[in-house]
Amino acid sequence: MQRVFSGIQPSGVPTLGNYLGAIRNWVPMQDTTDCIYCVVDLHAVTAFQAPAQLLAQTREMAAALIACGLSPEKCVLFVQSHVPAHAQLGWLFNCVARIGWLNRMTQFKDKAGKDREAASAGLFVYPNLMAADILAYHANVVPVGDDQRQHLELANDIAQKFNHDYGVDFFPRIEPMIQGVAARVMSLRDGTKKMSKSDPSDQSRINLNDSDDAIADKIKRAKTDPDVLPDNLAALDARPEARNLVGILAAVTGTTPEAVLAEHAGKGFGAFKPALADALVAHLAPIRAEMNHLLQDPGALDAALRRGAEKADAIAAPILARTMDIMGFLPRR
Ligand code: AQP
Repeated sequence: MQRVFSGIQPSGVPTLGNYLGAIRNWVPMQDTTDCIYCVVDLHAVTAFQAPAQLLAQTREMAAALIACGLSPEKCVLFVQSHVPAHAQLGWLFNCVARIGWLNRMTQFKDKAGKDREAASAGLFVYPNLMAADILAYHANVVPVGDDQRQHLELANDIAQKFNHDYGVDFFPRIEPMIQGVAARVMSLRDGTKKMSKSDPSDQSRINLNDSDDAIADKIKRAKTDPDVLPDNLAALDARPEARNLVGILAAVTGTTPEAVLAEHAGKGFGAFKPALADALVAHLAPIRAEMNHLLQDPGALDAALRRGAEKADAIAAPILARTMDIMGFLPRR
């Protein structure tokens, strides 16, 4: 029996990286599998979010997910803070995970930057809450971008330690599903850094609500090199920006980087970039239009999310209650 879980933080407008690395892969699964998708607002506040902005971004994220093809009728789509089991199981997992495990998380190091002492405690224990998000549903398949691989290994360590410490076979093993030619989309300003919705530079990313002109402008200004495109992928190993743009074109046109190179070998970026911008505009404009349409009726959006939370709660609350029984908490009733 498979159950899929994945989440996305409302810490900004979703980017092309979120879309190609995660959201796009979520859509076909809802037709064949039991899928639970969540706007993880409790994760977003591990970095400060202005209240009005958090509220707007949460609705924007939900609208983007639906505009990308998720259907609240086919999958369970909801906001994390509406289902208390996430935070409660997250606390229990804070007591299972070891500090040494968390100290090895590269995302914490990247996000905390040089001043580790000034990062929120929430940012440090973020992977424990992520483990709770998944395991509160006994989900065993997690489609994510490549940047989340290490967190999923930690979630499995938590599940395994819990099962071992309490002598049970309660939490399942989680299988990461990391797929596609764009499992890690890089920043348009620096091909060694991943594209991120909270990057201070808006030029570093394509947002799903960017206008056609903004998309074309960002691609035009994207960092590249003076060389022409080669006829083989290995020749792009030391050219991260070129490799990234080739991967993006392959992903949005449903082909492979090799096929893109076969078509564009020998061209410079002056010729390649307009082709990439056109393909992106063609792919993203309908998503943006649908997103804007959905945001015109926030009441309907909120109601759909509330219905999703009820369905999610009905699955997670009994699993949390069973976890607490196993641990020896006094039953509430
Ligand atoms: N650049 C990326 N390429 C491929 N996949 C990506 N994902 C994120 N960035 C890329 C995938 O998107 C999903 C949702 O991510 P998230 O919002 O939970 O957190 P994140 O990975 O930290 O994404 P961002 O955009 O970088 O957000 P901020 O800036 O707030 O930290 C995940 O499946 C992730 O792998």
